[in-house]
Amino acid sequence: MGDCLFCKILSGDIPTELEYESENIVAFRDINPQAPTHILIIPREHIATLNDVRKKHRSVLGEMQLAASKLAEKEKINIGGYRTVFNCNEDAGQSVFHIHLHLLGGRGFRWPPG
Ligand code: DGP
Repeated sequence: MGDCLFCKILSGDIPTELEYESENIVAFRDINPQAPTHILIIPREHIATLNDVRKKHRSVLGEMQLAASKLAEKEKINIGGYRTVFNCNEDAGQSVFHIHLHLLGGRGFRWPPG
């Protein structure tokens, strides 16, 4: 989609090493990691925010979460624990408007988040 940064990663216009890919999703490391493991999992389809998710997206969202738990195992953060986060719009701090699931781990996290 036009100017979308993550669509440019998907098209190869922004070269990025992928940690995982399937027909429907890809995963790559965050450029500005907030934890020792910080991976972003995105759908190949451009969906701007969680508000744009529809019933037809149920399986891709499930695939994203399943990929997060598999990647957590691969990163050896599954036993210690990890966090998965979708930020939606301004109050949550969303800065790239192509939905992405953050997988964060390798350190302790506070609750509630800031
Ligand atoms: P959010 O704030 O939830 O919209 O997260 C967007 C994340 O995207 C942020 O943690 C930084 C990351 N990011 C931004 N630009 C790039 C990029 O060009 N490459 C990679 N790998 N990550 C990026």
